[in-house]
Amino acid sequence: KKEYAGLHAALVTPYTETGEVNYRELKKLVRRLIAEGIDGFYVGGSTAETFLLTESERKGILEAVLEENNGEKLVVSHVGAISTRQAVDFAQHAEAAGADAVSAISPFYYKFTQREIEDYYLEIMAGSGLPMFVYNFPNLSGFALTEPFLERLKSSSRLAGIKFTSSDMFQLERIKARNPGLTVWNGFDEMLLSGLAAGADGGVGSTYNCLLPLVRGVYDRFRAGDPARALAFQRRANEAIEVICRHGVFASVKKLLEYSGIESHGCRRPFSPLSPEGEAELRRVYETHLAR
Ligand code: NAY
Repeated sequence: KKEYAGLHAALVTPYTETGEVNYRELKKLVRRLIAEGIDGFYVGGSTAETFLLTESERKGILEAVLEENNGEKLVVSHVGAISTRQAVDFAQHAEAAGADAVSAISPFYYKFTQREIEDYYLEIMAGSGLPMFVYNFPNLSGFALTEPFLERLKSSSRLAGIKFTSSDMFQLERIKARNPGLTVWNGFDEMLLSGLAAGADGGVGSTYNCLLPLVRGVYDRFRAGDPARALAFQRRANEAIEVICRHGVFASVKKLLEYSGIESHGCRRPFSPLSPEGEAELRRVYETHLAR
């Protein structure tokens, strides 16, 4: 069984010039992150623009990552969908393809009841044999998990943990304190150190694609018992993340990757392309923090 602790890159989806998924560049990114010391991959999440992809692209991306990873690092497949039936289908595909675990955002748009959302997770867990990481992201999904909700999900032995994309560090700390057996991943990269201090076991992040050396510094210094050095790394990362957030997270992450030789041709519409000012600022970030 692989470790759940550590840093997991929420992989971006590179495209070709004509906007098709670029599996060659995706594999190159996977290989590079392994060389840089990543602990795992979160495939097909928000960062992958997953709801702008077709079902077969989502499956193809997972297969490509598993192939390049070749059993080396943890591979978590995001299988979330509005439809339980579709999420179960993705989870069964993930299991058959060889992923280590699944994760799912709560079903959105129709404002499902808490009970409906609980049933969604229980049905995904019953429908495949893989451990489940609930993806809690209230800002985008409109649903914020609660402890009674978690209690109901714990009736399945497949509940493995939570991807906690919220700035409520009080809630993170309480959940981890009361559920030491669940893995909690910090979801906002700009708060990785805060999440770790509150008890998170690691993180999942979009900026890990391009800022791994800085993020690694935060994590490793914290684990080594040196919070002051960890904070120095977090500050450097946040100088970059501030610019990344200002100009669109996914397009910015992709631009930084492009500077280092991984082409991805922006994001799918309706995401807009980077502005010229955004590009110029990102270039400076690259030169200050990332160029070697
Ligand atoms: C995902 O599913 O890809 C993630 O949630 C990764 C976590 C990221 N959240 C989102 C919504 O992109 O890395 C964070 C985030 O981009 C970063 O903290 C900047 O705000």
